[in-house]
Amino acid sequence: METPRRVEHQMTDKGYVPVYTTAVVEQPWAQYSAEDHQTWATLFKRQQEILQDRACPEFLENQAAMGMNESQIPKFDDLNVHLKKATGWKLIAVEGLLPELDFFMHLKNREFPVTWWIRRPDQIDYIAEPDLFHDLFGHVPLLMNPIFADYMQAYGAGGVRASTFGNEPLSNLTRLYWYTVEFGLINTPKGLRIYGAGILSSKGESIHCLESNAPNRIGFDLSRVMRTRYRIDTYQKTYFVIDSFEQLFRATVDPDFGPIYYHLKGAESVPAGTVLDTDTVFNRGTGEGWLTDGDV
Ligand code: HBI
Ligand code: FE
Repeated sequence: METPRRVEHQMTDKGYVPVYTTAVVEQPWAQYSAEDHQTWATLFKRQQEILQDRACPEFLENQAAMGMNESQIPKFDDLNVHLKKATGWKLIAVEGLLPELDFFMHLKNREFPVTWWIRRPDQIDYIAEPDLFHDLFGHVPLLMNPIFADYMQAYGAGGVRASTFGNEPLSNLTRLYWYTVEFGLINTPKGLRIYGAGILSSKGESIHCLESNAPNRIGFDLSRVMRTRYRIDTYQKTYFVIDSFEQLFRATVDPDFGPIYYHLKGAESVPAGTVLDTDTVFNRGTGEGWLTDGDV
């Protein structure tokens, strides 16, 4: 189907960035074409197979428990019945990326914005902006997990507060989101597993993040993560590994993040691929294939 896009682009000192839309809409489920459902089915089957021994068990179990499957694009209302019971979260349909503060306020209310449209068949392997497959397949299953669900809400609440303190706390928070919710790994008795949605929705990165020797895999540390720059156009140079969702939640509800912003104020940022003496190193990356510039 023709997808109405309200995302335009604006030149800034970071290059072109999307100009956000704020629209919360009804998921126009009846309008999905056979091709849209087929795109969902193709991606769902492919990722399910790749993720069996790579995703964390909480992701796989909850995805099944909430009834997400390849047969058709899920209806948000159906998923919401399961979410409501498990953690009180609710999916809302949106056109695309939201302004940061809107996004934080939704999370604070336990509402997760999901892009309603799905990528075109020629975008199966890569699309720069989040679409339905990334948002729904990648992000939603872990919202069924009570501790992760609380982490997401705490993150949103922290974001709403941080937005009153200016740009530095906000960029700290964006890095935290990037290296946990989007690109996080978790250590389990069976080895490292994926919980970040940016990885879970990508075939190439699902394999790369665990099996390649190129990237660093480093133990999670809140202030270390908040100082670390990242990649938006290539696989990550560094992945941070948590021990448990409890660890993540505890680090994040550190009262208001207040002391940590004070501690971090004016601190040098760390390039995306750097390993520090103080790091707990699971894998020191070879750096193979890394671009030398372009860390955000
Ligand atoms: N909006 N819909 C949507 N989804 C996101 O993941 C999202 C967003 N707006 C802002 C944003 N993410 C980032 O700024 C995060 O760092 C919070
Ligand atoms: Fe995402």
